[in-house]
Amino acid sequence: MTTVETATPADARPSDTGSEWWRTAVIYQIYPRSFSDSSGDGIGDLPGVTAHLDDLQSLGVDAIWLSPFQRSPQKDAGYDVADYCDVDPLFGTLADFDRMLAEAHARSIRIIVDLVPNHSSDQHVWFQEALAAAPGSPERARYMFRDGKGENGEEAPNNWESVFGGPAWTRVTEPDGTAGQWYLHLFDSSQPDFDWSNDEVREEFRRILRFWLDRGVDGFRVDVAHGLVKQEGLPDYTPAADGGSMGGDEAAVPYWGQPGVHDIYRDWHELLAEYDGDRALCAEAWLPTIAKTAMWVRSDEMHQAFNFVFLETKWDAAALRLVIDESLRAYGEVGAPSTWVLSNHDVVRHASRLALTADIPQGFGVGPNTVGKPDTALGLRRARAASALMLALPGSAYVYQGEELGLPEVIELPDEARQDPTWFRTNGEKYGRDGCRVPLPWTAEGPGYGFNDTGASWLPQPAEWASLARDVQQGDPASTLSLYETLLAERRARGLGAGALEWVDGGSADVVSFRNAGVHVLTNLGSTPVDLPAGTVIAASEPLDGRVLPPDTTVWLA
Ligand code: TEU
Repeated sequence: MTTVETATPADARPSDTGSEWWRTAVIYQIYPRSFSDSSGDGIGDLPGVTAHLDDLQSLGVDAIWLSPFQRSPQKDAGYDVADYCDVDPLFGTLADFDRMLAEAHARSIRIIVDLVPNHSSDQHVWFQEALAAAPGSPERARYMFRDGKGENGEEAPNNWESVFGGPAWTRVTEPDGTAGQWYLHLFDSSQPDFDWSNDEVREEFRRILRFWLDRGVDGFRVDVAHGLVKQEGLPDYTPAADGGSMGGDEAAVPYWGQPGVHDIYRDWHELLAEYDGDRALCAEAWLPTIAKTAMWVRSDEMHQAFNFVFLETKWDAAALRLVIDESLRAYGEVGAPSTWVLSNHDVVRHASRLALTADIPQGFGVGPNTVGKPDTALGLRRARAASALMLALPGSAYVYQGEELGLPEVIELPDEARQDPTWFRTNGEKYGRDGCRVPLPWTAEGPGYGFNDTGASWLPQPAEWASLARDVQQGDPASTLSLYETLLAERRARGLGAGALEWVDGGSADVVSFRNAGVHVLTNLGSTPVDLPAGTVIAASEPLDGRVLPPDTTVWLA
């Protein structure tokens, strides 16, 4: 690997203080196990990331968020962390991490790492100590151990359900061999929840934050940022049938969005502020409303919070206008940018989601027997239009690896290949998230489409992906990759991230039409073409034939 000599303007240096870079940044999510595999074992790794930094620089992203690469038994693809301050051998070493960070910074690309504070792995030394210790011990007090109900403690302490399906409690066998206490796990049974009312837990996470900040990371994406604090007494709670795991609009869920959680982020805000370079916190908080989400980005808390309400919005002009309006207002009221996102490693890729033919709730996934499979061509067309709309909005935006290639959800994964705990915990009732996690195609030819040299792949890659490989798309002006490159370059050059949105008439109720930083953006969500207003086309999500905007198309006019 050669070191690049980049003539970096002083104001773009990754360590700069005062830039508030996170207000406007486009951040690329790397799911390390599926990005690029240098070792050939079928699982991507950190040297694989380093090897492709030039590609990300030419794509035009400002920062990278890496999903977990810390030591983990990989029961939930790394979201079950056994050692927060080391790299799992699957992904490399701490030295590989340092090298990747230095190489990214040399290209003015910032690095955000994932922090998983709601739960650890059951292989974490603290949980192993807790299992070996007695009920009521300080070791157990780091997690949520409770006695069961019923005569012999044989019933779970309450009725909470795991996000992945099944009960949120598992009973342990005490060291003396008797059936014992229960521990809480909002996710898999291998992911015990910490007790955040315990100061020892708070202190340990301050140490973990400092470990990565001292190494030079630019921030953290905070996993399940809405879940750390549980309501006193752990009262029973049954989610509304249609409310998903978030419990519906007005429900007060005893494990999501408890007021005390904000004290933790105020504390972390101060800790990050001790460091130079505008380090940032991004909340992964699935909350039912934008107004609630905005509470995570009040001026003394986090810097960004994913706008999942935007992600979940249907392909409908009125719905999009409403969510954009509400987002800019609610985030704006607390002085924060909106953090736009359309895809990540937990949701059906938007190139498929936007053209599903039936309603499929978040988290179910799409598989061979799903009713309502997407229309592939329409999905790609809408995804390109949606991305062109999102990347024109003021604020920050996240791009999930592979969306710049227009990758669809992989639907026809064989049952034996599936690995998401959701699949196992629901006995196959929910396919879960494997379909958005399939390793990337870099080259049309060669083993694993260039994912590695051996062709090994922890999830099988579909044959159709040869035509979506990065090397096929590179330099082809009609490709999705070229579209993203154009959008990111124009967004940066014209300052769209720092602009202000003004609605303008788009000639039809089915057209979302606004001006931002001198650019007129129009997306046609209707089924008939509409006339284009005056202006030079600087980007279009589909080829244009004359001065009309076809259905499911976005244009940027200057
Ligand atoms: O996700 C939290 C979360 O709430 C999602 O799991 C969501 O509810 C789920 O995808 C169903 O739609 C984070 C991570 O992003 C996810 O990958 C982890 O599995 C989870 O936390 C546990 O750490």
